Amino acid sequence: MYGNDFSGPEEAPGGGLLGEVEAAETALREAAARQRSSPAAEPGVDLAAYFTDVIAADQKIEPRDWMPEAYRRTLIRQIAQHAHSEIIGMQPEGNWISRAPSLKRKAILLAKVQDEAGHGLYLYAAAETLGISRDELVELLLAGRQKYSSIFNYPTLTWADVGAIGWLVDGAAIVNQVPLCRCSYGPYARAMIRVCKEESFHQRQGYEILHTLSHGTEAQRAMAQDAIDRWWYPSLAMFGPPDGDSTHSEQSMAWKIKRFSNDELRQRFVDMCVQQAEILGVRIPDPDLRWNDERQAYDFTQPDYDELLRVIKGNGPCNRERIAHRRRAHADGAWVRDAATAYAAKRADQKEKVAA
Ligand code: FAQ
Repeated sequence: MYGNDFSGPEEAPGGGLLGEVEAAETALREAAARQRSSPAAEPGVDLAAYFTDVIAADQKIEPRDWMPEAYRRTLIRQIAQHAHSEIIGMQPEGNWISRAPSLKRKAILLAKVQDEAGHGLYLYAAAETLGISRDELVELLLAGRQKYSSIFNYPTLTWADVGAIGWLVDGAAIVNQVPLCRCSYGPYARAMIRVCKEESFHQRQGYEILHTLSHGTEAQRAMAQDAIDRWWYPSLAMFGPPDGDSTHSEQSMAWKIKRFSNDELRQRFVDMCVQQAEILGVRIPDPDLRWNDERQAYDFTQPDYDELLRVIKGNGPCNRERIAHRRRAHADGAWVRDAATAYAAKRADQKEKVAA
């Protein structure tokens, strides 16, 4: 998967998570080939029954199709939250661009943070197909009426945190996002395929940073371990509340927006990390982590869900700082948006004159 220079975290029989992304892409193409024409324009058609049939047949709902209002609202909530996470997620790592330990590390980190901006844009574009504008979504974020992932409210204290974000945060993001490549809403599923392919490189760069540190000096090894100790439980919490407390899972799974529950994905992530931690030579900070033969999975200590709730509600270590920074960046960018709008108007005007 990664060439033969380095044994990366994605190496697994059957192609690992990237293999699943490829399979989802094939399934998407096959679904597109089978796609029936939208019956929206035909009189007397039961649109709700058509929607249910499309979901049952694993076809995709497209923007032109009728959809229940609650399905549309759920998608806007989730895709917007996802887009905001990508954009706010640029901040913790951006903190280290000017302090990366070498030119090579700096160039790689710059490219990664730029990728996150790109992911935010694909996702805002996917949300826009549901009838809401990017401006509205950004306003909702800045007004505190939409969320972003809890994980980005934790500080990046050392260079090793950049490695831990890549390995654990991007790793958790991929485990969560690979099933979203099979989401029933076409534009979200297609955006996820591209995002997952790029995200797997992100995970690899974090893994490689940690691998270097954990095979370095004693101080470097300690720095890597300290970062993992701080990022492990917040990464587990990224998957959301436990299934019993998850408000949206049941309905989202019935609509095939989500394909697995929060706890199922969290378990998958833990099982994946244990093996990778061994190769890295680092310790997962959980004294109760052990293989359970009966379940064929690792038993592990759950993250502190009260802490997750506190962070989601705005009281994490960096919530205020993150939103203040985002507000400032948005205000500072006003002239760019104004210039782009003026330029687009000028181009449209010129085009009209040429056509006349
Ligand atoms: N943080 O009923 P559920 C990334 C909220 S991208 C904040 O289980 P659902 C890439 C949830 O919204 C990371 N809020 O909800 C990157 C709901 O609140 P509401 C982002 C959370 O939607 C890497 C309430 O709790 N990824 O990392 C969190 O069915 C490095 C009840 O929860 C996505 O957004 C949380 N962790 O399942 C970038 C993936 N968990 O709206 C830069 C797409 C739950 O009722 C650097 N999203 N909540 O007020 C999803 O898969 C789902 O939305 C879940 C939550 C799984 C996050």
